[in-house]
Amino acid sequence: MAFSLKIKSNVIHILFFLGLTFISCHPHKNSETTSNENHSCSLTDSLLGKDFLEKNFMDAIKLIKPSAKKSSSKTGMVFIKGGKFQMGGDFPKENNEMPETALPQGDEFPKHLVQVDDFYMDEHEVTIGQYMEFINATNYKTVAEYDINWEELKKQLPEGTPKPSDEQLKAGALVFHLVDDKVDKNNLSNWWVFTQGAFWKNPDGNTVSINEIKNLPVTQVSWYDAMAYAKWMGKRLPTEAEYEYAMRGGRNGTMYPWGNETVDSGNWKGNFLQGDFPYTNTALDGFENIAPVKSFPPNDYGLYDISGNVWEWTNDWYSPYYYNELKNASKITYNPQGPEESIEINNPNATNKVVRGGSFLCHDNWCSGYRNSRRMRLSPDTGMQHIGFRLVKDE
Ligand SMILES: [Ca+2]
Ligand SMILES: [Ca+2]
Repeated sequence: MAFSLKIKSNVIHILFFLGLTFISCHPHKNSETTSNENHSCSLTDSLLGKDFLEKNFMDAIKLIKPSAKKSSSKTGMVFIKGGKFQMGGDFPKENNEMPETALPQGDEFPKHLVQVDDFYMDEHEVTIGQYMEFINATNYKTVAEYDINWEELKKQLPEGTPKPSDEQLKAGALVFHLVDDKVDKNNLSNWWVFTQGAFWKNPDGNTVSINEIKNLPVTQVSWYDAMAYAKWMGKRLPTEAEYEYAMRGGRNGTMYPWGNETVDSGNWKGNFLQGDFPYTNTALDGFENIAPVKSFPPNDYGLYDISGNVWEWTNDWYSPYYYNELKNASKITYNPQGPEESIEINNPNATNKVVRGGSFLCHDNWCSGYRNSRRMRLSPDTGMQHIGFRLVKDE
């Protein structure tokens, strides 16, 4: 009895550290742009090791041969006519009642003129069923299926932390759980739980049958895993600019893809969270968790869940200074590809890719990720339960 209790306490101890090492959260003021508080939460560097990922995953991606059938097809894609737009934060006409978290954040400014070329975009998020076809064809192994590398984890833990058993270092991914209302809202590791055995085929760790989840967007996929699928499909991840342009659906200057009506007014506009994040979820929109793709109306370009359901990877590195650099460099930027390297004000060692569009966990009192210009970021080696992707293709 005593022995099993000790094991259990060790497991909790290690999983607690895993939570902490995965997630770092910094509420801070970004004085360079606006006074809005930019609640920055990001996942830290890999538990597999950056070198391992760069080498093994980029090598694995290089070896993937595009599927002749898939890469010659534009089935399920929407043509998006290129054009100019003002990229960046829009304030609603009446914003007196809105919390600061519902408004544009510092890194969404300055607005700057961008032009993107024509492209095709997947009409919905890549589904688990679609991702399964890729895995079956290539035997690709996603990041979340690798056991944790103790040598890497050790670097991120207090010196002298004993090595956990091999069992405790088994592969897994982060799964969301609602928490008690006494829990601190500023620490994401309170509700993101490292769950062994969670990966794209078992995204919440409790999946019984893959047939039941085939039409859900694939999640628990890292940026590398999205790149691997893109290679096979003969497509690519969108740039951040392409994503925002597509999300706006031709409506320049509005806060959301549907206009300026607040998120909970009128008909349900996408899969978001109703209630009080991260404590309650009343699921008034019909979905407490992720919804099957196309459960909500598309935007004006015919793109489903471009706002909400799951966040989506883009190809761009994240930098809070990038918009300023573009604005200072020229009156208009053609097809911006993101900064040369990732910059995080509070963590010089972090490298993050931009994710866009918000998820089923977004709420005005938290991140308002369903806004056209909202930027979030994540370490490219990390999948999560609310992060997926869709792809684009040139002519
Ligand atoms: Ca919902
Ligand atoms: Ca989405």
